[in-house]
Amino acid sequence: MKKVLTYGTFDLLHYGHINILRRAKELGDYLIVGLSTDEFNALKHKEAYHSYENRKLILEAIRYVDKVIPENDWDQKIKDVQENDIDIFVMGDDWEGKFDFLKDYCEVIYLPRTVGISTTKIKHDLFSVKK
Ligand code: C2G
Repeated sequence: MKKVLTYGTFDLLHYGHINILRRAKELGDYLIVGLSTDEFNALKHKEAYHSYENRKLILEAIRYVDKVIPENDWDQKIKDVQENDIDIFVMGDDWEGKFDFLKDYCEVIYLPRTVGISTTKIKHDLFSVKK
């Protein structure tokens, strides 16, 4: 069984998220998502609209996702790869090169981001909607 691992905040879920989760799952048989906790988001200078528990609930309902684990810090990836017998690590290419240190432990693949959508764009577009 080929196991795939990816990480993210996945707030205000949109088709860019679904595209990366679908493609990540297509690379193997089992997809684990490291979901950023609310505390870790603060370290990433991100504030999610949905709590960790609710983002986890939503992710677990996605057909491509087999397991969700908490992402608490930047330093857990090697341990996560080893403890979960991960074969392939996947991230969107906005992270190109940032996780190449994992190449000693598994295959590292950066997939093209989906152009034209982001959680930030959703928030901006909604905020600027004419009252
Ligand atoms: N993504 C994408 N296309 C978009 C938006 C996001 O492919 N239009 C991908 C990102 O490249 C990432 C994943 O969706 O691989 C999750 O994106 P975020 O929730 O924004 O996650 P991020 O804040 O990048 O967290 O340790 C890694 C970090 O936790 C990644």
